[in-house]
Amino acid sequence: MTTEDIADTYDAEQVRLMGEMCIVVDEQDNVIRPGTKKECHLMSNINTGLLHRAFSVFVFNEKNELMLQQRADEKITFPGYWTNTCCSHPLWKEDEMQTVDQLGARVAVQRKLYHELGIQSDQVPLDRLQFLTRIHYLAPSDGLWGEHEVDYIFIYRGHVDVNANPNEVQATKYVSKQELVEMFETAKEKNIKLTPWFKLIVENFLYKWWDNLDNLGLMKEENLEFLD
Ligand code: DMA
Ligand code: MN
Repeated sequence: MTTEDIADTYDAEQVRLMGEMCIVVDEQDNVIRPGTKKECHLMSNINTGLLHRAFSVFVFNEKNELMLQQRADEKITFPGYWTNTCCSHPLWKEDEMQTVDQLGARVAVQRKLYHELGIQSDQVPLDRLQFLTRIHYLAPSDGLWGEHEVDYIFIYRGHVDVNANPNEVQATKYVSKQELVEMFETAKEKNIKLTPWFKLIVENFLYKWWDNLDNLGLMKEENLEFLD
């Protein structure tokens, strides 16, 4: 697909964001080079092995309920899908490439919680983002676009004030563990679309973390986990 085709087909702001510089990594999460968001998400490149760095954050309130978001219809990948609180990519810039204590990814989490959900950074201090693990996965969106990422996963616990950006997010809701189980069980019949990375994380890890929200330090995994 050419740049002109993309400009004709998709939302202008989302097309602009396809120019962001993601971090291309190897299978061990070593930094290789910058790559545009567009380059990194075209299946034609993913099929040759192109891999980039990402993050997923799961925000829980004081009642231990998880905030979900429904992606805006303007999104180029996975429009209208329900997913975890917020996901995006650390960018190719100094503060988001810091490796000690996943600092670069933490800075990106703060940036996107504000951009997508209007959550002020002082409500999500960097050192209160609990790092859990990194997962490697590949998932097509439609024939043209998809994901192939090393995804840094964080949990945040606490009150946040949400003011969602409608170009990114069309709905948010908090769910209890039982409500999420039911949502997954009935998704097909109710025509609820769930993002593939959210499904992988829920099916492989989330309930174990949810049962141990007061002991997340013990749940931390240093090694990259391959889910494909
Ligand atoms: C990309 O999320 C990151 C993951 C873990 C899938 P996204 O498509 O929501 O990114 P962005 O908000 O930057 O478009
Ligand atoms: Mn991505």
